[in-house]
Amino acid sequence: MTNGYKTQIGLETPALRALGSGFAWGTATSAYQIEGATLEDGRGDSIWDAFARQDGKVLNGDSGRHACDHYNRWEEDLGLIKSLGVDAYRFSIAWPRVQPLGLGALNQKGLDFYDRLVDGMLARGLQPHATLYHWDLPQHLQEKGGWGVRETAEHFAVYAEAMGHLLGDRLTSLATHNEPWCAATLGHATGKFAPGFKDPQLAAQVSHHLLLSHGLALKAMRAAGVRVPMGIVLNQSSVSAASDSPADIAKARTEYCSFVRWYMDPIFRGEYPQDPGIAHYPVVQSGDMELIQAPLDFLGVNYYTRIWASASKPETPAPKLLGESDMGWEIYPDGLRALLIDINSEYALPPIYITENGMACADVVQDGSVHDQQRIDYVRMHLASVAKAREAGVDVRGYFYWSLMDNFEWEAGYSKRFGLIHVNYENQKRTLKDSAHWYRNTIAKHKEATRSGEHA
Ligand code: IFM
Repeated sequence: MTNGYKTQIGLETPALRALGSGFAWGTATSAYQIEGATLEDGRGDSIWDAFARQDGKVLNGDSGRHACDHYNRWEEDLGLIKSLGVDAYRFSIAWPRVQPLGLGALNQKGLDFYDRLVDGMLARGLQPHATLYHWDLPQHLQEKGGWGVRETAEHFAVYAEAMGHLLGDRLTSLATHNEPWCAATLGHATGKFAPGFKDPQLAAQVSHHLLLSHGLALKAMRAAGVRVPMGIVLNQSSVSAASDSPADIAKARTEYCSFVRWYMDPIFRGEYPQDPGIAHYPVVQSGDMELIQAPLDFLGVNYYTRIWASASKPETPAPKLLGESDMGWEIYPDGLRALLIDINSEYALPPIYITENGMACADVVQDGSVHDQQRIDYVRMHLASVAKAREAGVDVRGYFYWSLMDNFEWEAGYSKRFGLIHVNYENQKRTLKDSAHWYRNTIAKHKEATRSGEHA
């Protein structure tokens, strides 16, 4: 089955051409997952540091304390990124590194780090794409109520403006948030992520404050004259009902509302979706939706798998015809095409970047190599889906593989490997996996195909 599918949608020249000549190729990471050096140079404590210190929250008691030591090895890492032949690198700024308490004084050494990093990218011809918030809230703000209180959104806007001033002239894009659904739902409803609450009403309020902070940040940065293209990164999935039964279809609709529309509707329509299956709505103050609905220069879409909606007990399992990743997530590349076409027809969208897509595999180094054919197949099939979406008229401008290198996978610690580059956490040795070589070749083939192609 897998091989048949592979052959059918292999990334051939027409697909490469369909991506267009200006298509940006990149890889992505986030601060807490790779930087380490959590106690160095005046960085403040984050909610993930605090969460990881609690027993049983992160597998094996892992934390981001050392991670990939990118804070100290950033030059080597930029060299590796460059060696992949990519155009762009997506990274996030650790708020507690640049403003240890989340309010008040900035930390010069933290600012200097991102200054150097961005200059280092530019010196190597890499486009810097920054994200302001990838879940590492300063712990001090958590102690004042975290994203459960409106003040945090206001503090975020101050931090955003400071970062806009510092880096705005050199960035290719600036995203306010990465995957607010995860920060809100996993952090405050299921308790799987920091800060670890299990309160769905709080999670709904948090989601609103995250969106509000996005709107306030855009307003503050634009008012201050920051000119970089600004957007937000949302995790999204296509949703499949397990059957045609009304119960499964209703469940699929609720899932789509709570996962995709919950963030898309406020941003692009100025309202939350109404669905009988959604029990918790936030308190919204007058003027909030206007702020949240501020025009965007781009939308980042992170896609890994589809949502399978089954209302029966026990649930009908997803067929997983193409298998699953080491996370247990179904491999379902066509969902990316379907999702992009759906959202493109439902909303008036700015240009889209696939800001994350990737696969965790149980990679091992053998004689200096990592043979991760499954990851290569995964990426090829998803790129083919992006090409199809473009052919159907969706304005997708780039693709960032998640992740550049193996890293701290949140509650799973270091047990899951998403990287194009293998990291040995004992000695921090980096090893390019077969997928990294394949990615480089594919990028080169794309550039060649679009140089001469009439669709370019
Ligand atoms: O590692 C995460 C990342 O931080 C956000 N998006 C999903 C990835 C894989 O789980």
